[in-house]
Amino acid sequence: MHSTSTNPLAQSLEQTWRWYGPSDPVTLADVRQAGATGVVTALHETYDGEAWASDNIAQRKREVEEAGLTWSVVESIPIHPSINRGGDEAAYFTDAFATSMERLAEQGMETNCYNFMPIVDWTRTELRYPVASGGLALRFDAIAFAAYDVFLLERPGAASDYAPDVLEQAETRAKAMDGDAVRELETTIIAGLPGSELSHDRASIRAQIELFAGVDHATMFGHYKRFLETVVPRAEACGARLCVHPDDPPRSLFGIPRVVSTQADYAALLDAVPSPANGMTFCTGSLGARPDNDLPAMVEAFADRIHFVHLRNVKRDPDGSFYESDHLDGDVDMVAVIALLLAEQKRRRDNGRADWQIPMRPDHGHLLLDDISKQTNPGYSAIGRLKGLAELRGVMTALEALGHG
Ligand code: DNO
Repeated sequence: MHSTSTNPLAQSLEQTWRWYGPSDPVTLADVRQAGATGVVTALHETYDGEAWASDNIAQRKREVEEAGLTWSVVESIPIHPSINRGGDEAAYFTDAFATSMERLAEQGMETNCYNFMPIVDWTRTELRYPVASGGLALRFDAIAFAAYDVFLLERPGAASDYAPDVLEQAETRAKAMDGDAVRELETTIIAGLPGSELSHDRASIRAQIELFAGVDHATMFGHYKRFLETVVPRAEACGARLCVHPDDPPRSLFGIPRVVSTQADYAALLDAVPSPANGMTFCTGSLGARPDNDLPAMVEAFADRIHFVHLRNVKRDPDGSFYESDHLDGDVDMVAVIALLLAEQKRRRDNGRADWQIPMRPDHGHLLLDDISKQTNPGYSAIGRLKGLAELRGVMTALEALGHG
């Protein structure tokens, strides 16, 4: 069946683009050229866990709108580490999070992507991994990470978290590294990728890790549940939709549990506070880094709780390493995922929901062409994402023409 709409993308996922604010080398004018209509941003200058001021929110909103765009999704209000850890300050910073969420909703920004990754946000070991085309990709190398954790950071007890063959390879890798290589790996892992809440040096990360001593998976999940029990009712009251981003990579790092990595994790957290305001950011790249995450099955399982989508692809190695491949080329069946998301949008329309449209953004992109020699935020250069968005838009257009969504 062919679409009768004159605009081929009228039923499509909303095309959005992450923008890091006025200091982002990729400008809002660039975003328009890429063909996105929505912007995903945050007050990156207020990232200490305190509530965002309404005036600053209004100012950011104005900047976006003056460029002819819409602030579609907030990514992210930071989660203060005391919330993950369950420290004395958790209640105070949970309230600050909820206050920011309410102030944003008051000005029309209702979709909130956030994450519950402790200490480090998303993590890679390599920012310029050459791919066959000549572009440069982000990569997580499980051996390099173990080498850092066990032999450079020397985290107490770290060795027992790795299999003997991984440890052996990690030791060889660590021994072969010179001072520059150590610095580069350390900076990549702990100095904070764009959007991370905190940046660390070796002493501060050791101290942070120690604060998590004794926090096992169940305890961490308990802290998360307490956070949701406070914040979700406030989200319902102000019309906000929370959508938690999966752990990236979806596994424990530095011996600290992560509780948003698998289908079972999502089932537990969505059931813990069963409200539409307690939702999911479906990030194909993060979830796709685990072979046991069946992505189409996860879209089907959680469809009505998906409020936001990050689309990118990965190629996995058996040892848990992966690199970010082209958006349509990798271990994630991108076409199947998009078809299911379009079907979910259709269900929402058929049910008469005014907010049926799900925002997506092309997540990350390779460093390509003249971006290679420019100053860019890792993963967030213009041309690679522009290419990713164009490819994803092509998939959406084709699927819609074939009657999906
Ligand atoms: C990496 C991103 C992360 C993620 C946030 C969500 O590029 O996917 O920054 O968006 O952690 O809160």
